[in-house]
Amino acid sequence: MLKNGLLPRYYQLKEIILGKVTTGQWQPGQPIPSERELCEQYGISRMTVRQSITELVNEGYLYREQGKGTFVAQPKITQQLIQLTGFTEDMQARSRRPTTRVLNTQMWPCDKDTAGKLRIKPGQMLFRVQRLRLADDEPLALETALVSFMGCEKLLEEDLVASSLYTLLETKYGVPPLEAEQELEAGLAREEEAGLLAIMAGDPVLFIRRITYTNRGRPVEYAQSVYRGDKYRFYTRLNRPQSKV
Ligand code: 16G
Repeated sequence: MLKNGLLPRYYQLKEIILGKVTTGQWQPGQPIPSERELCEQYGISRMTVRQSITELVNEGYLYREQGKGTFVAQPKITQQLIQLTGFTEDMQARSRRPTTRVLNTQMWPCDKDTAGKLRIKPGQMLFRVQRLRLADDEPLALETALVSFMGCEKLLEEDLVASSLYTLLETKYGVPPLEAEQELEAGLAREEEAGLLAIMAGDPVLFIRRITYTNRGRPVEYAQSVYRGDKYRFYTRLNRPQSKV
């Protein structure tokens, strides 16, 4: 039974379910009780139960499977917006197994917009790679990276399924990623991205654009990525500016 008369019932049930998920009482992949069971257990209507569950699905704590029920989701991956890391490093730090599907690699004439970002001339040839990034076999992000340095065409011969791009840039090509500027923008998955990311068109995603700099502040990569909104959370710590008096 729900006790607190001040808080809406759907909210109270949501907090109860959230408690079970965040304390690990209900484990990722485990089915949660059916709507009917929750109605009976807490003495509330089906509509109220549905509202709590829908919010938890939208917030990424639960997921629904057609015809099967509602399950506890894997906790979101929290990425700190402080350090410059690549996908492989990031996943390994979280004990997740990173894998990559290379969708295509090619040499690509730089367009005007990218030329400005990479501080090169439009038309100059860049190495371009489109990759689907997975953790524990689950698709998380779709990335398109444009890489620019003298001799970048040699990257065409690299095995980007087995090797990390950042490790190659650092250890083999002498252009270590040292700093980056990054923008995040909320959006909705388009048809093609949704198919690759195993979500529905219109599901929430994060569009991320990154310019990565190597030695002497020279841009080496411009990457555009689409991250699944239900799998990622970004974290940053903010300091209050010192007063000028
Ligand atoms: C990250 C970067 C991407 C970079 C990749 C290298 C973001 C938004 N993007 O996914 O720009 O190309 O890492 O990963 O974080 P790798 O070293 O595993 O190939």
